[in-house]
Amino acid sequence: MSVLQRDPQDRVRVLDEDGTVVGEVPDIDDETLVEMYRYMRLARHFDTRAVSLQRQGRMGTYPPLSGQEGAQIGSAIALDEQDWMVPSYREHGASLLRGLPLKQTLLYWMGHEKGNEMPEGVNLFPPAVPIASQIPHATGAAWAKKLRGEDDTAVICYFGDGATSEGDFHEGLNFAGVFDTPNVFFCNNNQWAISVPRERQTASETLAQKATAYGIDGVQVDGMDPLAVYSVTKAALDKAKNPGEGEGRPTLIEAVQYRFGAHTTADDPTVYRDDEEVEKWKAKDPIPRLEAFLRETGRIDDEGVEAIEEDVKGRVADAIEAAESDPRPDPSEMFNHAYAERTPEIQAQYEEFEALREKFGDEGFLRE
Ligand SMILES: Cc1ncc(C[n+]2csc(CCOP(=O)(O)OP(=O)(O)O)c2C)c(N)n1
Ligand SMILES: [Mg+2]
Repeated sequence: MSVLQRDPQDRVRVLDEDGTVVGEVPDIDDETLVEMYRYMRLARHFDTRAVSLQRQGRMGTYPPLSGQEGAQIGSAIALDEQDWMVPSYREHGASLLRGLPLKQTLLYWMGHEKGNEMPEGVNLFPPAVPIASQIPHATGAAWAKKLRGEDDTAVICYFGDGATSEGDFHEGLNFAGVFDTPNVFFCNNNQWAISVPRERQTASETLAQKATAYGIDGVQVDGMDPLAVYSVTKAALDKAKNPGEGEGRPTLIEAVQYRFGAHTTADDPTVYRDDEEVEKWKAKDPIPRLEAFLRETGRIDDEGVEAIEEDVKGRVADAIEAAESDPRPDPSEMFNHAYAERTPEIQAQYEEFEALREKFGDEGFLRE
């Protein structure tokens, strides 16, 4: 029976908190398992450095991902080349795996328009900040694939627990159910929507069970267990492309996890949550969990871990260097990319801005 055919309350698990196997280990080759670990370490180190850059005034704002590496890397590594990814604003790790260089992510959060520019051939949408707005986009993209007969392609869409209270979530999933689109809706339930806790978000017992109302499969997974996340995502992607008799294509995955840090660098989580709660979740950290499994099964040793640490540090340092040495953008760039041609409103804003630049010079816009 498929891992997706289960009660939405029955959470899928493979590794226990200490890395002990408690479920069915997915069929992944040794090299990919080590890559999974490398990318999780890379995402964590990038995150630590990005928060530090922001604190030093070298970046505008930044939404941290620490704690969510298992969900991001475990799911993204299950995608095939031709699949599409539709992220929210926190998917730096998943986007990296899809092919977005870390430099681009840094540029985006430094306020550079170029951060939105996807490299050629990378099947990734730009980050979506308006909550849940990316969900109908993902449904539409998957519908387009279906109408074109591109049956080997699925679309994964990431969003948070808070997004499930938005109309766009309902519309996107309802449409996907009716039109049977090849979608994987991946909900990162990190327990908080800024300061709103999960229990104030919905009276539903789980977020996965919301799938039932749309006539699609809903599955809950331990989001801090990268192997369990891989299993459910892979099964959902396979089903989206090639459903069995009587199966629908779309799936809602609820990955239960926790963000260790602040919502963004503009948030102070100590005013709304206890240290005790944070410590409880830190004991479930996905990185030592996967490392323990890899060590226990002889796939990695001290030397391997050290080599990965060095590699990760080098890659992040190079990305920071590259982003900071990129020429500062012309401020008028911000009027260029929302539409192929400027709308009359945007044209008027552009002209007003240029007139102000003319009058005060660019220095007039810079903070002391
Ligand atoms: C439509 C909309 N309303 C409000 C906001 C402000 N806002 C930014 S993040 C956020 C919370 C989102 O929580 P969740 O969906 O759980 O995602 P998380 O940030 O926890 O990953 C809110 C309300 C927004 N960006 N868009
Ligand atoms: Mg959340």
